[in-house]
Amino acid sequence: MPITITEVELSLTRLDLVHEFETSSHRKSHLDHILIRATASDGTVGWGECASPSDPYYCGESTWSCWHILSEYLVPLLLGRPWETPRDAARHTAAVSGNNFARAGLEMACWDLYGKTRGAPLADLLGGTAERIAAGVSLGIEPTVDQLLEQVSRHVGDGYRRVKLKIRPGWDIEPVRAVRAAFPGIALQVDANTAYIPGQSDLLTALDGFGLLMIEQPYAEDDLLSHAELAARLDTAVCLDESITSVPVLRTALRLGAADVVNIKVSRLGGLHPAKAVHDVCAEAGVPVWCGGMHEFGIGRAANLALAALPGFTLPSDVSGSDKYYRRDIVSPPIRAVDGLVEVPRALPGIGVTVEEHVVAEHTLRTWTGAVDRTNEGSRP
Ligand code: OSB
Ligand code: MG
Repeated sequence: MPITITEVELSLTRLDLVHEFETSSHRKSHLDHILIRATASDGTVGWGECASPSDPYYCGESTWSCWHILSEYLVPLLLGRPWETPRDAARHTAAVSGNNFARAGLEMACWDLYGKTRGAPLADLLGGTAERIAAGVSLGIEPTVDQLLEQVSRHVGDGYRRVKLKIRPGWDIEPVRAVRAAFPGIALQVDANTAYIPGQSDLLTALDGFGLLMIEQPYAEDDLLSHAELAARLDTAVCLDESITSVPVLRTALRLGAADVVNIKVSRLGGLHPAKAVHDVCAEAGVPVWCGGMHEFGIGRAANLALAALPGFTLPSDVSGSDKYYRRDIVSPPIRAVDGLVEVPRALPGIGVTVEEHVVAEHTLRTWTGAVDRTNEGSRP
């Protein structure tokens, strides 16, 4: 039974972070994500979340580029055009190149509609089997090593199964040594978010010996060759995040030996379907994967959990409880880690959680509505 979306509302929604988050490139005290509410011709409502960072530092996209691409291109291309599966829906918007974060938000709304229409939870539709996901935390750069140790201690105490530290030149060996000394047994890994240049490989080989699970994305996203050279020199596994933007890039990276491990992100890959395709290629190649995140609100977090239920996700994921980031999330029931495990939502069809629209409204800065017969209405940036 084909689905036709007749109206899409975009909401630019802001949630304050419980704790400021700093990476090698930027510092955040709140996050603005675009929520996508898609209504089908039979009245069914599907939700998606565009988790783009506000500024073009993690990748080329930003909140405003996503707002622009969604409202001017992706939504108008999809409105009024019937589709059978989310993959068919994505084909309607295939003329737009790049812009994966914007694309992923709309694709997620299509998956939610698809699941609700078929009466099946997203995890089952994707082929996910796990009931709970091993949760890890991603800890930002802190003003001092003592403050970092305090963060690690809190999250290890909460039961999280693995800790990831953000690093950059000048904040690498010292925090890693301190955390390893204080917590000799924990599963520990680091993420550089492209902060190193290949000439600084000695700074990275200096991290060998701390028993790290992996070093994530030390070099620029397009520099697969330097990652391959580093992987050959390091004992520690090299994990790619920013670099892996599609299945063809993944296959090149694997052929070069540039990735021992892959971080799979729904947003970076442009949706759940391409994220699953990356999972499948990695499983075939015997490359371990884990599910990365972009500080998602409850909608994107629920979708991440559904994806992470696939059997190839053997390493702890960055899908912490949303209380690590937000005092009040926009979905119910709240997504929580219990003893370091987060349950995959399956109680309801689609993304498996209920969006609390009054909470969304309270935190929304602006909206835009497109509809089959009246596109491009409402407040515009
Ligand atoms: O590289 O994984 C990353 C957040 C913003 C930008 C990049 C990254 C991150 C995270 C967050 O590490 C992980 C999470 O959502 O918990
Ligand atoms: Mg990363």
